Amino acid sequence: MFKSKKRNFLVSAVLSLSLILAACGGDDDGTTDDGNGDVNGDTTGEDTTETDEGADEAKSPEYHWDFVTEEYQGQVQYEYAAEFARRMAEKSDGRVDITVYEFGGLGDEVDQVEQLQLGFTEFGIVSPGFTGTMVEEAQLFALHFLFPDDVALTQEILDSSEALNVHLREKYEEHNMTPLAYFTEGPMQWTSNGLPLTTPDDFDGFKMRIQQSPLISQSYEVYGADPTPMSWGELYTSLDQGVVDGQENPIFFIEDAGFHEVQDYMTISNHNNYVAMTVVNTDFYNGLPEDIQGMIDETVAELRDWVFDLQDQMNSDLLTAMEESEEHPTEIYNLTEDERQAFRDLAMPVRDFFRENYGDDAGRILDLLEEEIEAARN
Ligand code: 6CS
Repeated sequence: MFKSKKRNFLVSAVLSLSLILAACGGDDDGTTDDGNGDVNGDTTGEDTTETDEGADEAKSPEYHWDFVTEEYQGQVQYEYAAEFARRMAEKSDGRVDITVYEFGGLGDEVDQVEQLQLGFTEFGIVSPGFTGTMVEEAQLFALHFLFPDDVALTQEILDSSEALNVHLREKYEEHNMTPLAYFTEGPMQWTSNGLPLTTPDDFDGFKMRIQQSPLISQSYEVYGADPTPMSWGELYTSLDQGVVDGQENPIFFIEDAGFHEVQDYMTISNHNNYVAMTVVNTDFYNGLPEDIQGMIDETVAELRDWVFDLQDQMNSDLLTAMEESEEHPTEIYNLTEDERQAFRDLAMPVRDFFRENYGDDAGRILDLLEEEIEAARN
């Protein structure tokens, strides 16, 4: 299945390239638009030098890489990857040409992780929830009420944490994937049909869609829910048809993916932060010349604030859109601190479950992260 997907992708890339060449009268401009959201050549493959000779050089990239995301154009992950591609093309004077893929262009989220691990794609935005059975330690992102409610503070911890940027990174590198950055896509909220989720009792037998991570499952089982792992590609229809009763996501994604159209309620629970990772295939990255590695690291660093502002703006704008929507009214309920405490009380022992089930290193990484979070709060 995996190989045929890659072959289909290559066939489609070749066909698309032929169309582009035909449209351009056969002049190879160095782009590799495959119809899946190539953003680089058109926007940043501009001539950057005055001479014809220099211009030709800028039009002939040395490096062609693929960057896969779990979201669509206009959504946070895709826009991040598109900006990364633009900046890399610019910094490298056109030597680096990156094709960005929307969700579904190369399979579902788990297929994408596999392709990245095998080096079929060089870069990806990966949600740890889709690597739960591979890098068990990374399931700590599933723990409710672990990070501060203050999203900016959470991002500071994600940027500076040794637990994440050294020790968890090493765990991913054992699987040939290097997380270069962790970034928040915003606090997660619950949506539901039938009833607003305000107490753990409301989760009794509630069919909750989750990503494919055993610890996410455990986090909802302690509330009494019936967790159901699935790709988000199936989620709208599953909510609509009652296959599942609800789901968790940041507000921008709930609105942009249209989940509010098929859900009656949204509970502002802020029970967890949605963390995504900028991941590069480890062997590929280690094999790059130092100047190119430096450009990648610099671009990743530049995009930290950029993506924070993007998610912040989108979460705020799309909350307003949901509040004002007459076509798809959603009842929005803000949990009180007491109501959140009832969930927190049930969620805290899941940390012990994590320590007991995922090995000593997992426990050590969580211990250090908890210390770092505590220090950041004070
Ligand atoms: O719920 C999900 O699975 C999706 N949510 C977000 C915010 N991004 C992509 C991911 O697959």
